[in-house]
Amino acid sequence: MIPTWLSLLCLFIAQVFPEAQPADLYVEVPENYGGNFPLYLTKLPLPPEETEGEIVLSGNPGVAAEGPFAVDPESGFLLVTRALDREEQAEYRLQVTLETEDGHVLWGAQPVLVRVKDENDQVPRFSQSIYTFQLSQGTRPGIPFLFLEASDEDEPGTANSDLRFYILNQAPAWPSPDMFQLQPRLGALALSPEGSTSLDRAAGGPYQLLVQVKDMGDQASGHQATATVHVSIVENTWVPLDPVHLAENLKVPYPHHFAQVHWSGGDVHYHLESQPPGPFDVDAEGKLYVTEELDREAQAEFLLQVQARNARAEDYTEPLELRVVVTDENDNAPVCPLRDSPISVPELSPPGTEVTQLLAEDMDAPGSPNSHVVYQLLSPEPEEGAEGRAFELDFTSGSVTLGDAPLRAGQNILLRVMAADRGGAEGSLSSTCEVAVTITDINDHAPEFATSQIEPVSLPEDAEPGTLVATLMATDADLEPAFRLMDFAIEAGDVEGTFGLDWEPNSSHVQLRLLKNLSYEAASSYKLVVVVRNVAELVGPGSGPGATATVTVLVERLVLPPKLGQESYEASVPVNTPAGSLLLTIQPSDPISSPVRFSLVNDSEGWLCIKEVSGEVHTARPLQGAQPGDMYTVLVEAQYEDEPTLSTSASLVIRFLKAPSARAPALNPVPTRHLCTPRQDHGVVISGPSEDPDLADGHGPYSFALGPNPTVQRDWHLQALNGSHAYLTLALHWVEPREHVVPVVVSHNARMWQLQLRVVVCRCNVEGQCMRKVGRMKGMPTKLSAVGILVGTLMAIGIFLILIFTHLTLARKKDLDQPVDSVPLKAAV
Ligand SMILES: *[C@@H]1O[C@H](CO)[C@@H](O)[C@H](O)[C@H]1NC(C)=O
Ligand SMILES: *[C@@H]1O[C@H](CO)[C@@H](O)[C@H](O)[C@H]1NC(C)=O
Ligand SMILES: *[C@@H]1O[C@H](CO)[C@@H](O)[C@H](O)[C@H]1NC(C)=O
Ligand SMILES: CC(=O)N[C@H]1CO[C@H](CO)[C@@H](O)[C@@H]1O
Repeated sequence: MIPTWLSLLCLFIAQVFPEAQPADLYVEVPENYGGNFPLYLTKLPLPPEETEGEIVLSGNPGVAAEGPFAVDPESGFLLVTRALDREEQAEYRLQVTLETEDGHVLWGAQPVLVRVKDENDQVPRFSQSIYTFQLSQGTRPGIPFLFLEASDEDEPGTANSDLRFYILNQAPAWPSPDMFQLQPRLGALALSPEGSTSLDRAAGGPYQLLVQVKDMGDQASGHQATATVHVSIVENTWVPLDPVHLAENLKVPYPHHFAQVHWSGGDVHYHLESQPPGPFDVDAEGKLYVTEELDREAQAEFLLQVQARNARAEDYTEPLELRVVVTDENDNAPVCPLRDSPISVPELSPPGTEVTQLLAEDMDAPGSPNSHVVYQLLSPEPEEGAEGRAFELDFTSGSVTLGDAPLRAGQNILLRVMAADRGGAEGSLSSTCEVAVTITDINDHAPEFATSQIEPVSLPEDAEPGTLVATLMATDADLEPAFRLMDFAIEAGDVEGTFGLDWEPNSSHVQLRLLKNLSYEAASSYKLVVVVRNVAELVGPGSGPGATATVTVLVERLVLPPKLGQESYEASVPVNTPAGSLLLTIQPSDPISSPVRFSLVNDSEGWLCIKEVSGEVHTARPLQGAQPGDMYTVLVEAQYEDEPTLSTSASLVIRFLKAPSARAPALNPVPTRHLCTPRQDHGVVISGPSEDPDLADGHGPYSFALGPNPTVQRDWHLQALNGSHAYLTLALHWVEPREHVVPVVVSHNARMWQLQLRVVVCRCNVEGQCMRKVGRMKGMPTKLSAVGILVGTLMAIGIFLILIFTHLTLARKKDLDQPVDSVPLKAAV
């Protein structure tokens, strides 16, 4: 016997848990052990020294007694007394102690875990022996509609309880023997693909399926059980639904039921999805609900999808679609778009010009009366007495156009328009739209001068370039500053560019200025045509006559009074100066100016006279009453011959000197000179100093003049040679041959005196010299008289010859009366 339990001991002791302290003892016992009992399980690790005491076996504290276990006191082995059933109790927890009789624990307690090792002694069982199910046509293949359930009481997780399901038989086996499929592990029953298609074509059934459940997994052995499944086929009620119309803002209790779906198959779970997400729900019976008020303007339409699902949330078939249309209610008034800037309309735009189109938006359903907007112009009202309105409004389109009443540039107008929906009918909603309109200026006015004829302007000839001639002002009736900018130009009358215009860019004043020197001789007047234009292009008819202005400029001639060589003149005169003596000559400073006439202003004594043209001042009469040392002042006036109003004057101071010594120059005849007539190129040299001993001490320069006697001045010509000599010649071709006394006034240093030149004028001989009567010329050279005799003889011969020639000429005249060809050619010689 001993060897048997020893071998068993080796078989069943698995291990001693090392971590248990004292270590747990673990023992496995096969279920339904079919051998002898008691069955020794394991030797308890009793202390060898403790021989006394009693081994006590007990269950866990508070747990039942040790049951079928015991300890062999002799050997210290734990033993079981009968077969164990795992399904009754799978494990036992025991304690072993060594106690004295009085209950004192000597050793332990030693825990012992006894597990019953499972044996496949249980048969699987279906949850129901008969299953019934309604299967709808249209169920997709592979979607489980029925989950078979079976149980096996053997230890879970072991092959003993690992179940497999199989279809053993299908009746009827028509139209296909494999209408269904069963997932072996899960027991999920579904249509096979061919089953699904044949079911859709024709409703078959009902079907009876014999199904089996078997343990031991995929092994061939094992316990098994069977059950029957009755499958009835029903018509598919999963048909599309018509769209549903739901009114917005609907006042009903929510959730509000509005539609129903139905999946005729069994074990259905409905599921709803909304696109876009909306307040919709479905209950277990397939009733569809809306859970709150809808707003068409937020979402006008929803697409609902309802799914019929099995317990595993798999769709039996395609989802059912349902369109939900939210019907409109007139809950929105038309709204005009906001405009941030006014609308600009150019002035003078013709009636009918479109100003704007009001496009009021109504959020209500497009195309419905709720969004049918009409318009009404509230303001501006037509003005009192005006012909028509300034604006016209088309009440359907909202188009605003210009009316007949004119508008002015610069006007700002606020249009107020009522927009109403429902075509303005009862129950309509309305709002007021405002549109600001600005009438903009266009360049329709040409600038014009304030006056087109400027008073003639006189300018002195010496006006300096830059002189302001006139300022013209122009106006422009336009408002826009850019349209008022002006450009000026001289259009006519100023070919030479003598004048110019000057203006600020944005000013309406233009200054006409002189640019060049004027000249009365070149142009005595100008007629300038100034024109003004807009810088910007003009709209409409062009410039009128006001765009030009005429400026007449008269040039004032500038004439200066004549200017004399000196500002004052002086002369010193002996008191016994005879009448006709030249005192001095007054001359203009510019000898080539226009002719000047001289006169004396206040010669109260009448002593002086002045040559009107030459300016020579002479004594007019003997200076009776003048005292040496006195001064006599007269004013000499000079004026232009052709402009007598312009005159100038200078003072002439005469200083009187005492008369020179008694010897009057006139009493000292100067040696006689000879000149022959007709006039030859000869003259007489007069020496001032030497011909008057009184002058010998003085040193030139002397000036010479003929005496005032008109006959003398007509017959004689006196020409100054240098400071001391003059040259006297005949002025006429023929002067009576006799002795002439020529008065010559010599002046020096304001002194003057008169020489009486004796000049004998005789007839000229052939040599251009004086012919003299012999005998009268005493003391003349004999050569001269010989020549006279010779000339006389020659003249006598000449007269004789003249007589002969005269006679010959007369005789020839008679011959010439005869015919020409009868006369011999050389007859005359
Ligand atoms: C003219 O224009 C200038 C600059 O463009 C400006 O400063 C001035 O004020 C303007 N004058 C008038 C009269 O508009
Ligand atoms: C204009 O006149 C002034 C003064 O008379 C003179 O100085 C200037 O040279 C003249 N200019 C011309 C271009 O003749
Ligand atoms: C002539 O007029 C001038 C200037 O007025 C004066 O100085 C002078 O004495 C006057 N002469 C006579 C003779 O009256
Ligand atoms: C100073 C001088 O030159 N005197 C002369 C003026 O002219 C006469 C005639 O020709 C001369 O004889 C002088 O010598």
